[in-house]
Amino acid sequence: MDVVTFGETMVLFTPDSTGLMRYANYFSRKFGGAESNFAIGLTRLGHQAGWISRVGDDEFGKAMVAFIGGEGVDVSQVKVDESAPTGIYFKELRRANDVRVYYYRKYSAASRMVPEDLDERYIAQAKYLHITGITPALSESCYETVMHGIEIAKKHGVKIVFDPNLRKKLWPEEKARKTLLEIASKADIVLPGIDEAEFMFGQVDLEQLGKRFLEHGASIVVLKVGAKGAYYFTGTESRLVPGFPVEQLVDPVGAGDGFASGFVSGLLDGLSLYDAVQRGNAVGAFATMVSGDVEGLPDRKELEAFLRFENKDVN
Ligand code: KDG
Repeated sequence: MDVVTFGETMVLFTPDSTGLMRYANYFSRKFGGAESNFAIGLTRLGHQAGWISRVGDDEFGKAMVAFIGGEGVDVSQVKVDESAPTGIYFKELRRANDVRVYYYRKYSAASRMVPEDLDERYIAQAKYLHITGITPALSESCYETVMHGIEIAKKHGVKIVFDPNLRKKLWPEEKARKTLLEIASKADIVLPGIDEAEFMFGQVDLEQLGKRFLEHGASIVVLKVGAKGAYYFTGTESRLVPGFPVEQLVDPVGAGDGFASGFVSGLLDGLSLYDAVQRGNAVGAFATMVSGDVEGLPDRKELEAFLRFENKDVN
């Protein structure tokens, strides 16, 4: 396995129309969850990814595992929880760049994940363990599961990639800040958006933000600045990698997960940091062009053609 991740995926209902949810009568059923989005991004590019979770003993759970497994992600570690349902979320497409989400996930099957759900040997054989700041927000046992995952990764030299994915709807801000900082201090690679970085360290300039993460423990930090692209910081280098213009933004949810998968794919392929971040920018851009968290993610051929076209003036 190249990468292992764990966390909650939900059934996602997207209205077939824009506007307030109260007027929506028809919905498309999809699936979305930061961690499985990330895993799917990687399998589309030909990597091996495993996703650990819990789903309810219900039709949605079955369809979800079939969908994610069908995308080539290893779902052998997913447990069926007979005591709780699969979580659900709705997207409200107020306007193209204003997508709101409504969760129906409290006490869901995935919120009942426990440290024992993580098989040490399964994680030990991976190159990267991917963790998001969503999982610890779901419940105390999910928080403990995250801490256990970190412990396993450290013990076996598996690199930890942390995407803060701040979700203010899920927990009080003080608790969120403290926990995200705690996980960031144990991660090798941190991938915050600019708002998340400012939430964690306060409003200082970009260089300072990058530095704070490095001082806090990470060896690589990639600070995403929306359409402008992303800055990467290491102990010796910092640089902006410009983003790609998206002519028609359809659905921005999932762009960060796309970025993470493209970036980690670049690392797995041994690209330079600049090129890995550029791959992240490209996959993130793809994700926004199609409705749904994962439906727009590119395969390797599409990605390479896109990068060849976009880089034509540079090379
Ligand atoms: O990053 C996209 C996620 O926000 C979406 O898939 C839903 O996992 C989700 C969450 O917890 O918000």
